[in-house]
Amino acid sequence: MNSNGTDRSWPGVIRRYAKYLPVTESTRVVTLMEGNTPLIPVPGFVKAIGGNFDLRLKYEAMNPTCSFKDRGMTMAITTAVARGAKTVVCASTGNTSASAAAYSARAGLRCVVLLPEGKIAHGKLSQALLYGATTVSVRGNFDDALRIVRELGETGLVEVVNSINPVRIEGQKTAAFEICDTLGDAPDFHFLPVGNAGNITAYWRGFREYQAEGIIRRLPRMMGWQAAGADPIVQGHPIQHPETVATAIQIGNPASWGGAVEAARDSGGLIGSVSDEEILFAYKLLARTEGIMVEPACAAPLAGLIRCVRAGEIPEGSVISATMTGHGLKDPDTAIRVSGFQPLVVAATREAVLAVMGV
Ligand code: AN7
Repeated sequence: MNSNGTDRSWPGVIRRYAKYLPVTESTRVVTLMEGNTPLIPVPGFVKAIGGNFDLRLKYEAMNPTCSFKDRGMTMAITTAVARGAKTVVCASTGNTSASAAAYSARAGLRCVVLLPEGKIAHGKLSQALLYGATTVSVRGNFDDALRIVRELGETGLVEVVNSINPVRIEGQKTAAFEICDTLGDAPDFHFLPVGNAGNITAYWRGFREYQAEGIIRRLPRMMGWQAAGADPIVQGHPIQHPETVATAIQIGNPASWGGAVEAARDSGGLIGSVSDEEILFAYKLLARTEGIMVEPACAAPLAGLIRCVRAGEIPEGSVISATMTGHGLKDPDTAIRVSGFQPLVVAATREAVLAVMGV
């Protein structure tokens, strides 16, 4: 530990949690030192929404490609290398492709990403392109792209690194471990966005494994949130044409549907949905009250929390964690549009600046 309390020797999630992961001493680990992300208290946000509890945001934006996907991708690419794969492929709403592209570059693998045309936030697209992935825009939605990836996987020519690859879930469960390691026990509730439902499946597995080990004494209620235009689990059937401002979770037929339902049911939690207006309200409120910028998908669980507070469903003094899955800079266009501000253009003089400063 250094004087800031941060551990500079952090080895990445595989080496840190090797005991709980499908690796051995001789595994050649492909890592960008992901994990060890901050769990940030946000009392200003809690006050603004009229709550009286301890909310901590697991800020996964601090991972190497700025999303939680790096935890699963270090496992997926490490495993692909061990199997002798040459080419990996994934479908993505953006973050999986950014992460797959980065870890593939690190490992020297060829990477092909299938993206729903026109539905990818620009930060994510810039990552896939710069890391050098073969970037394919499919004229269809994420669910179409994932169907093609499944078919490509059956040819045996490529390694699929979507979360239908079970090692992805294994890597992602380490975020639940970190939350418990920081808090000293599980929280009362865990809130997170739900898209393809891999992450809620992974967190629930992580919490249960820590309980089985006796490291935590209780389990959190798992509170998963979809966007109202893309809420197949809430509706109980696939959505043909999912639509939401939160493009990361614009998914109509989640691969880990069963895992999400199980996590909510077995933990006494729920899968809910919130409108785009609620998402953008929470997105802006977090930025303005705490100086924390997340991408719109992360605001879905915050909007869900606001609903729960209004309904009186959060007991005073609860400890709540919520995963902020991706950085706000992933989607600068939405940030600029939603901010409500534009730069004030003035002459290059002190007087002109003073005139618009409002002080
Ligand atoms: C910021 O990148 O599915 O429920 O292809 O990017 O585990 O799918 C992204 C999902 C939440 C949902 N927040 O997680 C992809 C992709 C952000 C995301 C989710 C995603 P899952």
